[in-house]
Formats: sequence, C-alpha cells, structure tokens
Amino acid sequence: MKRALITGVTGQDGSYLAELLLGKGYEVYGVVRRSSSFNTERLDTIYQDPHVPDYRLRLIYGDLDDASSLNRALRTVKPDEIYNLGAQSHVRVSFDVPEYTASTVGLGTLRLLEACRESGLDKSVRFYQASSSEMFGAAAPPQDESTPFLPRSPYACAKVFAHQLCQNYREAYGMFISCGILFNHESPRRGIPFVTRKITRAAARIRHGLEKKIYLGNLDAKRDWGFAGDYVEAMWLMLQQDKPDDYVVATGESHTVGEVLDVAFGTMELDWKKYVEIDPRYFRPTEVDHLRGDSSKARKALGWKPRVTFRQLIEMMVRADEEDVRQSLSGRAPSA
Ligand code: NDP
Ligand code: GDR
Repeated sequence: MKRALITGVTGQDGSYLAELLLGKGYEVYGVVRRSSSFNTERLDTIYQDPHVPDYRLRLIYGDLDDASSLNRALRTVKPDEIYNLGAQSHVRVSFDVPEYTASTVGLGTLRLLEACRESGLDKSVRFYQASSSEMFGAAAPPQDESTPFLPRSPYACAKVFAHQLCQNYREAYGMFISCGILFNHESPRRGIPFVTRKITRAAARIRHGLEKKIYLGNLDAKRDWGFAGDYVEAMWLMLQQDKPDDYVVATGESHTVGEVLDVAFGTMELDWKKYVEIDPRYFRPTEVDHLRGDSSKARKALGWKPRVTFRQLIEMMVRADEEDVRQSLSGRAPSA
C-alpha cells in the first residue's frame, strides 16, 4: 500500500486530493495545524474513526512553521509521496501579513525539503510542490512553463522562492520533485474569501433574502478558472511519471470577475448590477490583470485535461451554496 503525506489537507485541494488517493488505495497522512476552532470540516465526508480496521486517513499535528514537527512527521510516516499544499494562500492577505506568508509558503517548503534530507527520504520520496500561476504576475498571457516570473505580491514572491528552491534541490540532490504551476481552481469547497466563492455564496444568500449586497474590488481582472477536482488528478499524475518535471495546469480560457457575476447571479435569476458595490479595501496594491495558461505540456505528457467548463463550475458552486442556504433556513447545519 502506497503512503502519501499531505500538508494543507484541511484546505480545498487537500480534501479533494485525500479523497482521490484514498480511492486509489493509498494510506493518507494529513498534516493538520492545531487550532482552537474546528478546521477539518472539508474532510467530513472521508473522516474515519481511528478504530475501524481499514483506517487509512490519518491526521497528524504539524506546521510548516515548525521544522521539528515536519522532521518528526517524516521520520515516523516515511511516505512514498509528499504533496506540499500547505500555505497562507490568499494573495490580498499576503500584503497584510507578508512575513508570515513568506515563512509558511517559502521557508515552509525549505523546511519540508530539509526534513526529507534529514530523515533520509531524499533518494526515495516523490515530492509535489504547489506552485502557482501568480508567479507569472505581470507577464502577458498565455503563460506556459517558459514564461518569465514577474510576481506582484508577497505571496507570489514566496511561491517563486519555493518553486526555484524545488528546482535547485532536484538538481543538487537528485530528488524527485515535480512542481505543478496551477492556475486558479475552484469548487463548492473553495474558501469563502476567494472571489468566485464570495460571489456564488452571495448570489444564493441574496436570492433567499439572507443578504442585500456584496462588496467587491476589481471586476475587470481576468483569470483562468478550472475545477479543483480535475486539478488534483494532475498533481497525482505528475508523481507517477518516470522523471520529475514542472507543468502548467490550466483550462486555456480566461474570464473576468464580471463574467463570474453574470453566471452566478444569472443562475439565481438576479441582475448583479443591483446588488454589487465596489469597496476599495478589496483592491490590491499591485494587481495581476490577466492569467490564461497554456497547458499543452501537461495534456501531452500526463494525458490530463480539464472536464468541467467555466459555466458548469460556477453553476455547481452557486447550486451548492443554495443548498447550504436551504439547510440553514430549515435549521440544519450547512455542509462543508
Ligand atoms: P487553502 O487556502 O484552501 O488551504 C491551505 C491549507 O494550508 C489549509 O489546509 C491550511 O490549514 C494549510 N496551512 C496554512 N498555513 C499552514 C502552516 N503554517 N502549516 C501547515 N499547513 C498550513 O488552499 P488551496 O487548497 O486552494 O491551495 C492549495 C495549495 O495550492 C496552496 O499552496 C496554494 O497556495 C496553492 N495554489 C492554489 C491554487 C488555487 O487556485 N486554489 C492555484 C495555485 C496554487 P488550515 O485549514 O488550518 O488553515
Ligand atoms: P487569486 O484569487 O488572487 O487569483 O489567487 P482571488 O479569488 O482572491 O482573486 C481573483 C481576482 O478577483 C479580484 N477580486 C477579488 N478578490 C477577492 N478575493 N475578493 C474580492 O472581493 C474581489 N474583488 C475582485 C482580485 O483582485 C483578483 O484579481 C488564487 C489563490 O487561490 C492563490 O493561492 C493561487 O495561487 C492563485 O489563485 C492562482
């Protein structure tokens, strides 16, 4: 049985990836941060009681800001594959907490790579790094593996550091490290402060009378939005190849934030112009205007392609948010 360790297992991607790997028969070790509030909601559907015989989703405490916890995790788990998904992943927030973001995203990756070396796993383990299209920043679209990085936020700068560090460890120590340069991917499990989910949730809540307005920033930014469930498959495929490499993962289509509003509010039969107000607090000191990926390499080498279209994705999210509203109106707890 293969053993995988996931940092960021409680996040959007971590939960989809854990599901995928459990379905493939893996034993999955998820690194969870200690929190005073409950942070494993996205794992509810796959949570297993530690006492069941086929106990394959094991949650262990650890933190990318705590090297000793990572060393201990690797020494005890001895994974075949590591997926480094943990991050302070909000671009706007990275301007408010740049040092913390750099520590988690940048130095956290360094700590995890060093833990691989210190636990003697560097020659055997396969390592996936969650790199980001934000690294391209101001570079003109379409962006592919050869596009220069022009990062526009502390988050993006930290991701460039981590990405280049992974390339260096691959060359310097012969480690199997593959970096997925993933473009934006969303789902009903997307964090509420990210723009797609903020919009789909607001559309459902306004439709059912729970809210009156939504406050947003730049409606003209363009992103290449795909479905998270499709993208975690690409992560897994990268670690099944003969050689490590870097791959762009994207749909190849871009849309504005305004188009997300069109589809989300349209699905709820509402005209978004009546409900949206612009609040400058959501503007970024430096914005990334347009990301659209060219994922030809991943499609050819991995045989990967996205299955869910932009419209299907936003409709799926708004319907899930509507279901949450219905459940909360009927007094039941909303789903993750
Ligand atoms: P989320 O924000 O949903 O999840 C982030 C995860 O990281 C959470 O599990 C969080 O734990 C964990 N985490 C935060 N800080 C630490 C820390 N110090 N130590 C350990 N874990 C920590 O992100 P996504 O699932 O959307 O993204 C996964 C990864 O992919 C991230 O690295 C992100 O930067 C990157 N990425 C995401 C893209 C996207 O569009 N979603 C695109 C490209 C890259 P907790 O629940 O306790 O907060
Ligand atoms: P992004 O995603 O910054 O691309 O990073 P986000 O959804 O936060 O923003 C996308 C675009 O929408 C504009 N925008 C707003 N954004 C937010 N969050 N809130 C608003 O109210 C709002 N109004 C307009 C933003 O300015 C931006 O242009 C995501 C994260 O998942 C990163 O971790 C990941 O690396 C990248 O995608 C690829």
